[in-house]
Amino acid sequence: MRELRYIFKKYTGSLRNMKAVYVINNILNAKKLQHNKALYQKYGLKKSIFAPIGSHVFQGMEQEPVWTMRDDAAQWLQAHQEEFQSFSPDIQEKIRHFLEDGYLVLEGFYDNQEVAQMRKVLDERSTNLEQHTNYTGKKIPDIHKESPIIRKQFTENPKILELLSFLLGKKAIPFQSIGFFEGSEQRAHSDYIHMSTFPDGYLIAAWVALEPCTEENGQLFYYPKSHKLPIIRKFHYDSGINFWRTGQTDYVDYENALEAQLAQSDLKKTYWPAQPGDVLIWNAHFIHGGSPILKKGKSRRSIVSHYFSEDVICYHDITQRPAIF
Ligand SMILES: O=C(O)CCC(=O)C(=O)O
Repeated sequence: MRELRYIFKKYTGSLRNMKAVYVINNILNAKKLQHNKALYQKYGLKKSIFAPIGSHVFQGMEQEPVWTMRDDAAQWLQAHQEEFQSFSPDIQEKIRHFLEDGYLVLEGFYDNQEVAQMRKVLDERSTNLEQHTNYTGKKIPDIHKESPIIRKQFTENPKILELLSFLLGKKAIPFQSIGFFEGSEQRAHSDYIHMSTFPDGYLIAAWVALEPCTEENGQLFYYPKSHKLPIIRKFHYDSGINFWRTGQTDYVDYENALEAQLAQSDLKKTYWPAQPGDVLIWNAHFIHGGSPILKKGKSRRSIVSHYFSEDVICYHDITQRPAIF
């Protein structure tokens, strides 16, 4: 069983586009999907926990999205003043900024020593890429599971978890992390297409720079206020998905659809010259990406962690997979 799960994680061939393969993978991960039984019942979904699940299933269903994406966010904040006031005035200001712009920055959250400790973890892994990277060969998936340092200092850092849980209005649960040796060069996207929830918006991310990010090494870019754009879901673009397949070029289709949406908006692309120890926290539907690396081979060590809330249904919209915790 473990072997099969491992093969599935690594496998990139054409079978990966078959929905039936995902159903088998779901069955192999039965234990990790059990929590969905109660959730499907709670939200009135008549579905097997092993079956494909995507955004179309929730069309037209009543829901209460995460408070930061609701029109009554100001009232929510008012009603949670006690908890809000427990944060320092500086963090309170950042929370207001998050509501308005979809992200916040904790400048210098880590000191040089902490940054060096986390960077060392990445450097040690870089000597064993074959064993420790995902199919791109450039990223270490779930680095927090391998490294107690990353887990304690970053992914499960109590201060970060406290802030994320407040921004979600429910307890934040780490779902996955990625260690980067270099910039992702990923086109503009919202993480929500990879990690969707019902009700909407119960996903959040924290990203930390472990060295200076510049034009040369693929700094992050983002679009302030983009979390207010309508969410592009799998059924909004021609994804090539059908009953059997998840679609051949589904992700590129998504990126193209998003690019067209951005071109019609007046949102401004902003580059972020992050410094070591800076942490960026972004909303479920905040649009961002990695700039091209202008100096090939230049490192941009960094880590990102993604979190879901407890008590919501989590899934991958493109492949219609339930999230496996
Ligand atoms: O680090 C990067 O270059 C991009 C990270 C990202 O897009 C993500 O984690 O969603």
